[in-house]
Amino acid sequence: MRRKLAAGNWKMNGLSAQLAEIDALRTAHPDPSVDLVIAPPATLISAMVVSAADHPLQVAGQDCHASESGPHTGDISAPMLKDAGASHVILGHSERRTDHGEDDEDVRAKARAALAADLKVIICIGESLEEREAANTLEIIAGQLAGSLPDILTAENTVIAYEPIWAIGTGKIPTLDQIGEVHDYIRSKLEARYGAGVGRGIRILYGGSVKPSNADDIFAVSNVDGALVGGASLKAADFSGIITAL
Ligand code: G2H
Repeated sequence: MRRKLAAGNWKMNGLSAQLAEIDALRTAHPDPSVDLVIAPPATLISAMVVSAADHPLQVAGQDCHASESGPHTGDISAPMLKDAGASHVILGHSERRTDHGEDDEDVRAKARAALAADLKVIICIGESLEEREAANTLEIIAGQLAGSLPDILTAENTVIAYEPIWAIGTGKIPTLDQIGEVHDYIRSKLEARYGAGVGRGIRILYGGSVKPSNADDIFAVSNVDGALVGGASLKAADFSGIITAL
């Protein structure tokens, strides 16, 4: 049985005062039956780890470099995230792929580095609107899965987030049938590549404009094991509404 997971992605949002939302989340949702992860900006990772010390919340990075250390100004390595107290890292988010030109090969190298540093990875994939309208969604998903995932992983250390690019921050979401089609397809691909045991154990999150008002419907779709939430993870009241729907 896969445990449900609610992951928040604060993106480039949040100064220290934003950590008050962690206290609010503690009050609003003490339910330990689902896994909770928040990826704050790197500047807040250590402080969030302290804030969440008596809470089941785990803390994630939003990206890491593929190398352990070296001359890469502005970058953060997987061992650094681990050292700061992070347990997870989001990799291959479409905003990284677009803003920083990351491709599947980069994402796979980062995933290897993160797993080697004992971080859990949340690997993002998803099609553009043009790809969906051209009926290429499943082909794109297959390519991203094949290219972005390392050959060696486990159900415990890897999570996939399906995030259609056109649904990110737009308020639009695919139909429930479209979400189900892609999640079922990802599941079949994971089982084919990693075997039934691992393939059935990896959690698949949906991401893109998840809110308390649509979470119930999305979580009822087959092979949806939780959500990667952007805007609605910034306020404890909204995030807790989504967690409650899990
Ligand atoms: C998709 C998601 C979080 P939002 O990027 O990863 O953001 O929920 O704001 O669409």
